[in-house]
Amino acid sequence: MSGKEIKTNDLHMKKVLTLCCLLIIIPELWAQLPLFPTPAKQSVQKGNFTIHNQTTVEGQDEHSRQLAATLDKELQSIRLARKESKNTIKFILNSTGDQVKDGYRLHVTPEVVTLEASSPSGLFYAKESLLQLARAGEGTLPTCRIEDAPRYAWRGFMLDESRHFFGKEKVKQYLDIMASLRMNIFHWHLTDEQGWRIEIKQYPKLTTVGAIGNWHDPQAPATFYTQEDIKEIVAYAAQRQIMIIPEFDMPGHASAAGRAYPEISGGGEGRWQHFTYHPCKEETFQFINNVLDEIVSLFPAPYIHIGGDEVHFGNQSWFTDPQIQQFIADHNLKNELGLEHYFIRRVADMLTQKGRTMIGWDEIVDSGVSPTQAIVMWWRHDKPSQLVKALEQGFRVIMTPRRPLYGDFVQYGTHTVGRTWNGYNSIEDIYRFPDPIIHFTKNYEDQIIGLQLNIWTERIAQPKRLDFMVFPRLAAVAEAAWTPARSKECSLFMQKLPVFLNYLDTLGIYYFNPFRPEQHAEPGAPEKEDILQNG
Ligand code: TNX
Repeated sequence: MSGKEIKTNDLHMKKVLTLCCLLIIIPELWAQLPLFPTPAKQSVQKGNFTIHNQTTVEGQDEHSRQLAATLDKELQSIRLARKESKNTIKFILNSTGDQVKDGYRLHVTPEVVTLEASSPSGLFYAKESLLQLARAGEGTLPTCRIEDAPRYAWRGFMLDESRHFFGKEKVKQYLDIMASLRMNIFHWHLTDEQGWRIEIKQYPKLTTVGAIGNWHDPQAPATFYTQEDIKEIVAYAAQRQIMIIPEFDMPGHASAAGRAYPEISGGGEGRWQHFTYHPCKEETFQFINNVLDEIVSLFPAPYIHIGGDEVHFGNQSWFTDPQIQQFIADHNLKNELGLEHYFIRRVADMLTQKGRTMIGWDEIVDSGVSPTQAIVMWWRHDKPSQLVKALEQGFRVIMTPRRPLYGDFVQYGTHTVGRTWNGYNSIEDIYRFPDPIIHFTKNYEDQIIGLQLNIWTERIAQPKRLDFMVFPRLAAVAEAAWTPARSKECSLFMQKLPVFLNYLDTLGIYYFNPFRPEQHAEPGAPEKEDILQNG
């Protein structure tokens, strides 16, 4: 055989191989629509629906008409050139329908697309799924039938803006992407040691003083959200079926408030100055009550997060302060931990009085607060016993264990900026959650309300680095929270992930590309002593 023949044969072999691969991959890709998260049930038939200039988008009732108008606008850039035959996209809000909350049906035939749900959120998700199909097919939708409903009611994402502040536009962009991913909770960590980020009218120094600084620069000019900003963002989220849960962290992680109002500080030591609120001054509880009043008036969510974590980092003065020691004795609280629990119970009562349910980190399980008053966020992955204890006591639980649901952990073996703890948080590990630990929740399934990815930002100073840590892992979280276990398959998810990456490209998001792990530069952390406060 001549060299030329070998080359020709090689080429031929390559073509045959490519064709074989396509035949293997494409039917699967086709059978699984380019949707994130994967729907509970989907089937694809032959044929297409084309969105063109003559396509009408309609709704029968007021709500459906509003959504139809929104979709009409969103399709402007996708509509194909004018075609003759008319076709229709129809929204139907059927309140007597049989779908669970957030569930929907999407039926695409060559002539009509029907979006149907029995709740506004379900109809919204039908629209988001349709948009994903339209984007991926550049205006051409495969004929298909989708019947969808979420695995969990709580599909959350937490952003820490105390350590570093990213601002309104970034938050709105993330809310858009969350909506597309059918995620419905934005947990906003607004107060911590490095900065207080929400305007409170009654305590102006919280922002004139408390908002100064961030993790890598304690003198950085004040950055925070005004109450007008907050209202704007809450409304923006609500239009996208996202509820915002503010976090006002206490009794620890309080340094920014302590710098502004030292009279309510519980002291602190070394690098943990003012770490706690003073746990037994009436003035402290008055302050908390007043701040909560403003928070409650800004956030319509039925839940307010009060932190409750890691108090022992900076409560050293509780052990020596005579007033505090006397208080412990007078109230029969036994010790400093008893005092911490007393504090949590008082705040829970305040929230109950305001008609809200408290959420706290998993330390609150031991506080004696009633499970009717509070929801627990399980975060200590190394303490599954804390999850089990919460469930046994009757608490509802949101799962957000550090491994694999903390986004400040690195996501790839060669990455060096970010946390590790016997490993890191790969996209695959996030995707598979919670199935590897689900046995801990056996017989308490009804108390598990959902899961969430937490982005702590000690080592994330720039929006580019924030994007890199969040994406594409957020798509894996969304699927873990939405798609029933029987419809999840990591390899299929990875096969279609490039579609999601294309969408991120159109938004200008800088993401980690798991298919070209070495090609994307890992944006650096801020220059500062590279320690994290725990584990
Ligand atoms: C623990 S999670 C914290 C945060 C840190 C985070 C870093 C929790 C309740 N507290 O204050 O930012 O670890 O991963």
